Amino acid sequence: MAGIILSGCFRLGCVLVLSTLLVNMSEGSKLVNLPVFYQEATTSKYIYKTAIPEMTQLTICMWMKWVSTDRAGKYFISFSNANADNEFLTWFSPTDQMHVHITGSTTYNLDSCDNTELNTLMTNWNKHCFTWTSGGSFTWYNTKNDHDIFIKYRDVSTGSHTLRSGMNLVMYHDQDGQLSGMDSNQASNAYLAGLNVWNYEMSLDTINALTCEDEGNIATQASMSIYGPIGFTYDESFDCGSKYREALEKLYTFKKQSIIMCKVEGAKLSNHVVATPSADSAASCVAKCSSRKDCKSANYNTSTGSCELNDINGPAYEGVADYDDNADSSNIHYHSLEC
Ligand SMILES: [Ca+2]
Repeated sequence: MAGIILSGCFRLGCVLVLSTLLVNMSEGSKLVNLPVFYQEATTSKYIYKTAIPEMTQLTICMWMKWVSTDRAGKYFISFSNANADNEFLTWFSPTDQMHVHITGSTTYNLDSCDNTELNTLMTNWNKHCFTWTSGGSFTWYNTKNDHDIFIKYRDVSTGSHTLRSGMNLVMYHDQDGQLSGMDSNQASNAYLAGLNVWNYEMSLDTINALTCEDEGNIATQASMSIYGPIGFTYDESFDCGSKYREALEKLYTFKKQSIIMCKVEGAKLSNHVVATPSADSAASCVAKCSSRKDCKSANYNTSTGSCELNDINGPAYEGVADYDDNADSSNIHYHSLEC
């Protein structure tokens, strides 16, 4: 939603009335202005992250918008290390196939894509997630044509590989060294927002439950370092899919009811835990709660990833020792009372 700026000058000075609305709630979505990075076909600027540890699984999610339909020989994810400049990278071949290099020379090709479809997909803002697991598949998920639900777009089986430690991640370039050997002809003219990297493979259900509040444990866009003259713009709204504040279907035997989960940062409820399921994101933890009849609230810890399902809502215990609303910031409490 656009901001409105009114200004005027009078005898006693000027007035400025600034009205901006950065968050727009609408049914089923939450639009948020996120910082956008623009990579031009140049080696004089890029965003990067060093010292990435060994991995045998990956999930990489981001919003992308390429300014041109010329994708041939252009790259978008490049991990290098002392063993190989192509430790893990993805690029478009001249025939618009997506190629994946793993641990150097091992190359896999996703099925060829329809160029017209790819032009629409890549030159509009769409969310993309790439997952990979050693001995499994490399899979490309995206939200085609502005739909906010991911679908599986392409995949390819890969062999067993370990991405070795000390990796340098550079977006939208091909490294032929370590943070070096880049070629402006291989760089993409493309926008990027909401980048996150995790060292595990997410399921499609988990990817669909991600929101802007979920952060990659290996990299986030905010954690990337900057080389060269880079500015970020804030004039694009993104569907952050904040399902925490939406009605979630809570299923019962023979009936169902909707609940709304509200988020309290720095809060935790103790001594009412009915289950501790594994959950690889806050959204996944909340989804686990919504699938249980006896779950009224959830504690999620962003540092440890622990997910606790409770049989009572934390704020109902306000002032009681069991509910600590002054816990450290890694604790998030989701309750089903009115927000
Ligand atoms: Ca290379």
